Amino acid sequence: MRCGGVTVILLLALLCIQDTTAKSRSEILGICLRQYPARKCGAPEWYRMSGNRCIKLFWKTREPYIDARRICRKEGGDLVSMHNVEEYSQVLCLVARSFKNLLRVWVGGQRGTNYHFKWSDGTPWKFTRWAPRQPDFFFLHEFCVEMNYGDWGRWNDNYCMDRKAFVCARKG
Ligand SMILES: [Ca+2]
Repeated sequence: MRCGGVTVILLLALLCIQDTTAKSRSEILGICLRQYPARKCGAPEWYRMSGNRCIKLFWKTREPYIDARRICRKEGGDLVSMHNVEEYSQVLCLVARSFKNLLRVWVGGQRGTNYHFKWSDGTPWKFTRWAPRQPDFFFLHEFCVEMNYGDWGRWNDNYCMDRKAFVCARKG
């Protein structure tokens, strides 16, 4: 019985997908290495994401949200959407691997006409990782969602005209 119990616990530990939320960069990189290693995805600088998608971090130019999205669409995709811990962690790993210091990036979240959040690629909005006290819709001015606000992986609604690095996703 005791052995059986231990086996079950070990199996659960192996099956458990570790959440990368609210961890230091070195902890995140450890999880990334074990669970979300970088895998090439067709073209240079594109990396595999679950759900048959590829993601790429654009950081050489910093763009307002609308221009970031235009660039993603030109690449055949859209700003990245995230629907579970796995996808979220893959985006976080992509940025944490590339930048030592916290890099704030646009992701696909935006407020729609009813002020509710939605993903720019039209997929359902059902998963979030807001920073503490966010989204605050500061001065009723913040319609776009960034990641890595204050801490790795945390989301914030922000002013869409701010220029930031961004993450695109496309089928692949
Ligand atoms: Ca905010």
